[in-house]
Amino acid sequence: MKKGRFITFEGGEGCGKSTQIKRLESYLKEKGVEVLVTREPGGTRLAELIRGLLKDEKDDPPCDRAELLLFLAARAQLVKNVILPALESGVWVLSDRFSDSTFAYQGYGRGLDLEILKIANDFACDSLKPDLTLLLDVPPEVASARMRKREKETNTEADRIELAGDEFHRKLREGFHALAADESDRIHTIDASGTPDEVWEAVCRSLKRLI
Ligand code: Z5A
Repeated sequence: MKKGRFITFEGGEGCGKSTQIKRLESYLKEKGVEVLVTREPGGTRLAELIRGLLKDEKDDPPCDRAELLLFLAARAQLVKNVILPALESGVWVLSDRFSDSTFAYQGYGRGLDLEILKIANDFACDSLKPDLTLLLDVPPEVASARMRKREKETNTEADRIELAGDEFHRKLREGFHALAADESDRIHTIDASGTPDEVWEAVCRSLKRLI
C-alpha cells in the first residue's frame, strides 16, 4: 500500500526543474518529511547506463521505437527498485521527469501512437501515477537562452535530444499543454519564465493541496 507522496516535475529542457526540486527537497526536510529525489532517465545503476546511451550515442542513435523502449526499461527498473519501495515505507519521492515526458517527447514530439505509449508505459511502471505533477512552462526561446548560458558556464555541449530542433520543441510544448488539459487535477501548469523565487512561490501554491 502506497504511503509516501509522489511528486513529479515536467517541462522542456531548461525550464528550471532541478532548481525547484532542490528547493522543495530542503523545504520538506525542514518540515521533517523524509524525501528521496530521483531523475529520469536514471536513478539506478542500470537506468543511469541507459541514460548515457539515450543522451550521448551519436554513431548509432536509437530509432524512435528503440528510444521509447529504452526510456521505459529505465523507468521499469527505477519504479520497481527505488520508487515503489520508498513510497511504501512512507518516503516522499520527487522525480525530475516521469511518464508525462514520454507522452510529450515520444508521443507528441516524435509522433509515436499515444494509445500504444499508454499501454506500454503502464506495463513499465506498474500503472504508478504521480499524486501531483508540476509542469514548469517556459517559451522555448527563454529555455534555450538558459541552456546556452549554462553550457557556457559549465563548458558543456547540447546532447542528442536537446539538438532536436525548433519544430520538435514546439510540438513538445503543445503536448505538455494537452496533457495538462486532460488531467488538470493532477498536472498543475506553472509559468516558469519568472525568477527562481517567483517560480518557487507558484510551486508552493500548488503544493498546498498535499501538505
Ligand atoms: N526524455 C524523453 O524524451 N522521454 C522520457 O520519457 C524522459 C525523458 C523521462 C533528459 O535530459 C532528456 O530525456 C530530456 C527529455 C528526455 N530531453 N532533453 N534534452 P536531462 O535530464 O539531461 O535534462 P532535462 O530534464 O531536460 O533538464 P535540464 O536541462 O537539466 O533542465 P532543468 O532541470 O529543467 O533546469 P535547471 O537545471 O534547474 O535550470 C537550467 C538553467 O537555468 C540553470 O543554469 C539554472 O541556474 C537556470 N535557471 C533555473 N531556473 C531559472 C529561472 N527561474 N530563471 C533564470 N534561470 C533559471
